[in-house]
Amino acid sequence: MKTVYTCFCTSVIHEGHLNIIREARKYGEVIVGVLSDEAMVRFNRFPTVEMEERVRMVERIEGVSKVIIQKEVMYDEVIKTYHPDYVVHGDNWKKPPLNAIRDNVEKLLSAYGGKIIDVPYTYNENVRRIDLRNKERLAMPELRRRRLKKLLKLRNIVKTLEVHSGLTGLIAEKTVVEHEGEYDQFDAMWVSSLCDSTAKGKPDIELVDMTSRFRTIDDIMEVTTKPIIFDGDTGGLTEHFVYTVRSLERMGVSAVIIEDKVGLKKNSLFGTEVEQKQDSIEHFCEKIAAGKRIQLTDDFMIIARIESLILEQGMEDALARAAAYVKAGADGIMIHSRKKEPDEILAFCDAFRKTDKNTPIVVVPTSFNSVTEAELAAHGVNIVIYANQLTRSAFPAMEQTAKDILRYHRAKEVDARLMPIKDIISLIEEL
Ligand code: SPV
Ligand code: MG
Repeated sequence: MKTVYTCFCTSVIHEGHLNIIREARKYGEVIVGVLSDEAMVRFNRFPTVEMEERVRMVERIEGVSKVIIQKEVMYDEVIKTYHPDYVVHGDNWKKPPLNAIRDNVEKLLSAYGGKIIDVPYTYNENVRRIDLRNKERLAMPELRRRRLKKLLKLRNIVKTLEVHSGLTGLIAEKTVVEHEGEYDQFDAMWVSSLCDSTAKGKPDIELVDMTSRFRTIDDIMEVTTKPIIFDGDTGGLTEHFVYTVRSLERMGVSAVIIEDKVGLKKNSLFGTEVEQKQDSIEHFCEKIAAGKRIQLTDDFMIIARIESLILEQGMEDALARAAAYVKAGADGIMIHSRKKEPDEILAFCDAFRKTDKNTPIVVVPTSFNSVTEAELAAHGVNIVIYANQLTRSAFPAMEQTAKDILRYHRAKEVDARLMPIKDIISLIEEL
């Protein structure tokens, strides 16, 4: 009896999967790999069903002889262990980004004469509906909110991209890249005060009010499923902050980050070039504790942002504040710096981790952008936020286009660098 292998990375079994098993069965005994959560979050949608249940779902399918867990996206380990004569997959893996997986399997099988069977992908109205429903479930507030904590366990470092609209939300949601055999995608979204304000043509001084900021969140939530970390600026008055926490939690936001400043807040990247005042430890701790008291679920996180390095108050002050904020109930610490080199951030992380092994550390490497995710993770960082790069890439592109139209008195010259009309009109899928 020949051995046939297929890998499932799905939270719902539909007719397409049954068809794959039926086809596979024609070639021999069928082993199904269920892709681990860790591997799935690298390129696929977050599973809506726990892995144990995903295994049981596949075990119940008629014609399946054995179910295993495939730990990695690439098939090296399973092929080495099971030596299948055939690997069966829907033919959707011929196209990017999945084609790199198919290439990997082809190479591994060719070493001993194994074969790939590409089964035509089942995509009818029924399958489309099932798929859509499953995606929509991920966007439900209860499910979305708790996913950040899950990702903190699954991911070495949670990669977060700034978003400020439905469109930028879609970029964070959908962009998947394969590079040198490794898949990656963003895990979460950052609703930056700087970029949310900039998108509205306003300065980043807590001028855009919460009602407007919530509208932005709502636009993003309408079209995405990934968890949201909200830039709550200073959190405002403690009496107001508790309402913000209540609203964010109800909406399904996963975390709010508040910074320890008072008075007129200016963007941290101005540093000491402008007048900015740091809050007292006691007062900021009260604000954190008040937020924690009001929150209703265990899922929501209040993350305390320390501005000591930005305001040149020294490492000792930053570390003392970190300890105090954690004691007051903060679920995470964000440490910020505007130095070109990551040294002071890494020094803070090392010192903080000596006494606190678990509290998540968040960093925003805008200025110290040479540091890699792996380096940050090695120093105990858990969340990295790319806080403004989408806005900063869009602005010069749009400005140049505007200038060139004025220069040439027509749009022909700019067209070659624009997204084709066909692509823009079909960019957004309809329900
Ligand atoms: C933001 O993105 O609004 C931030 C990060 O708060 S920073 O701009 O670096 O202060
Ligand atoms: Mg901000």
